Amino acid sequence: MNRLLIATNNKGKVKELQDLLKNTGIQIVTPTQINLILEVEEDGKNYAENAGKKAIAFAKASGLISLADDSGLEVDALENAPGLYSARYFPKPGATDADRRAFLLQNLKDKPRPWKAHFHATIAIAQPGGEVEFAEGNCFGEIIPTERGNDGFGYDPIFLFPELNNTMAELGMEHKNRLSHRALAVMNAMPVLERLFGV
Ligand code: ITT
Repeated sequence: MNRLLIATNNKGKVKELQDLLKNTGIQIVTPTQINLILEVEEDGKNYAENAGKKAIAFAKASGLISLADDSGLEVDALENAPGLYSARYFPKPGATDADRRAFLLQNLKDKPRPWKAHFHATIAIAQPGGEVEFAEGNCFGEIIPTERGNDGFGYDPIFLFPELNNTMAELGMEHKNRLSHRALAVMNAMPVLERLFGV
């Protein structure tokens, strides 16, 4: 059977995508499992351009259908920053997720609360020949000034679902994978995967 390559170097995304795709009947492989080391420059002007570029690069390098995710956190009070630049949102190179969370809170501290925000994910599914298809998902909440929870990655400890009174990092992966932007994008991508893999 054809295998699907998860085209990301982000360990948090790998775990979530493996879990989201586990009952689909599609065999999932990671770049590590096939010894593929590939860094793709994210110079697109939107999520779809970046996701498409990553998926096509991994599909061409591996010969496998590849699924990439380009995602970001958009904060209303910051005119949707960090958005497309969420992974690089810090003035100096070599920053950690914790540095980026602290920098975001620093930039928000004089803005009135609630700090409404949403996560966005665009998924691209590319074939080795370069054909690419897309799906999207969003999830809405707010940024809080103090970190809560140890699960997840990135901005999860400061992203609250007000109706649950839990941050994304307090939910645990199983629960996050029922309502996250990435979960919705994967759900929206299922018709493409079903067609490509015949599942
Ligand atoms: P790949 O390009 O290899 O997939 P990346 O981390 O560089 O990994 P992106 O360019 O799509 O991926 O950056 C997305 C960033 O947005 C990510 O590094 C986090 O900072 C943030 N982010 C996206 N989804 C998130 C989530 O579910 N929880 C917390 N932060 C998230």
